[in-house]
Amino acid sequence: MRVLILGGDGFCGWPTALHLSARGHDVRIVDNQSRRAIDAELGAGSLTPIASLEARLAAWREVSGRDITADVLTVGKDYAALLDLLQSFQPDAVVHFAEQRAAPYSMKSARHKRYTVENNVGATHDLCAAIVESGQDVHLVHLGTMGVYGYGTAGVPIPEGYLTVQVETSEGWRPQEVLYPANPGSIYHLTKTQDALTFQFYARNDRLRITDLHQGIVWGTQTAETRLDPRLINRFDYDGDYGTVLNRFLMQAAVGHPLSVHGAGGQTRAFINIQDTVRCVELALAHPPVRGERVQVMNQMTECWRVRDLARMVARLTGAEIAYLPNPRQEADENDLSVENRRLLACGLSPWKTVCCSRSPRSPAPTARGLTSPRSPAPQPGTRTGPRPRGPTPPTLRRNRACACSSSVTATRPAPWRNGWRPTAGRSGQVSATRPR
Ligand code: USQ
Repeated sequence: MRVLILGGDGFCGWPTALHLSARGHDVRIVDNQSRRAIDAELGAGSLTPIASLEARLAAWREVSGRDITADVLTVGKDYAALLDLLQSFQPDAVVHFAEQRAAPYSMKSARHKRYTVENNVGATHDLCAAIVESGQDVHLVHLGTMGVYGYGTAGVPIPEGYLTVQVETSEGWRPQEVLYPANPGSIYHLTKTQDALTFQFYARNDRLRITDLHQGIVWGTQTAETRLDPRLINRFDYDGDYGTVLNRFLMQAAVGHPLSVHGAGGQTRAFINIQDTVRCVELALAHPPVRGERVQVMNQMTECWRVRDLARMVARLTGAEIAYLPNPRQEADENDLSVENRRLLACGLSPWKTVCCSRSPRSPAPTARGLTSPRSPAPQPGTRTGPRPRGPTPPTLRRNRACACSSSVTATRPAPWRNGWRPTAGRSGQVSATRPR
């Protein structure tokens, strides 16, 4: 299959490009390097030493014997170049990662809000319009977010995109399926809900074949392909904007900083490992909707975790302290989460899992598919707790034997660096490991 990957130099796009190329697909990347420019703006780069895009592509050629070509253009601005590319490359599918993906970054200032809206909404609309103008039957796979559903306690498992409601008609009550009501918690999440309407329109009006993957928080750094050569290494963000919660806790543990739990840490979120992300995209490409069908939505997540339980797991494994801080975000302090994710499982996804043996008996593992996460005891904001005493048997960290790679980041105290400790990204699963389902 010929696959065009928009945003193919980013955290999810790069390993996806390699994964698909390794499986024999003809892959081409489009990227404007905006994520690298934002690193410079924030003064906070990837912990892992990521190579330039040119060096990455050369390394992949050397390692795999396969070519991935790249075009530098801004989707959402360089419309003519995008259209040209669609017409010359004639992709069977386009995977769309070309959006600003950090919720905190999107809320920093009016400039950041406007940039995120213009960039994300513009990119998605230009892509749809260009596919229509190209006259080609291209499967558009979009990386959306679980955050479009909002994180209020829903009372029902969050379905995959659509909700059946009863509508009162002249002939009585009739069931109808509607897009699940959007409830974005940030400007970034707002743009993803706007994308959903754009997709709904183009699927109906122009019969575009579209899959929207509603992804949870991605954890892990490496995939089987990115670990083949140091120049292929994936990025690891830990700053306050792009560093997602587990990355931040691991990094904080590594440098001896208390884990920064927002509020009492009762926020429950969906998670997925980066190795599963790339596999999900492959599965979505292999299972396209037919022309004229409504947008196909799949919830791309494999586990649910409450933030404080995640912190407790990291504290337990590393000896870190936990600090319960005033929450800088406007979000519910506590929410339960229950999510349907059958579609990707039915397509063949066999998920990785974080370590479950580290959970306390009072806080059993919440899972996907309709199981609501139980509440663990809430601490008082403003407090700090030390690590829980280890039980008689320390948690055993094991890798998924079915898979040769692990995607964990080491959070041990490493070699001294300057006058403190230098955090390292490692290849062995010391903080998190996986288990076969
Ligand atoms: N949090 C902390 N301490 C921290 C950082 C975060 O307690 O140091 C909390 C946040 O307040 C939030 C939760 O952890 O309640 C998750 O925050 P996050 O920064 O890990 O993730 P989020 O901002 O939700 O965004 C990330 C990705 C985004 C993706 C989204 C999936 O950046 O691209 O769409 O996860 S989801 O959360 O399901 O919407």
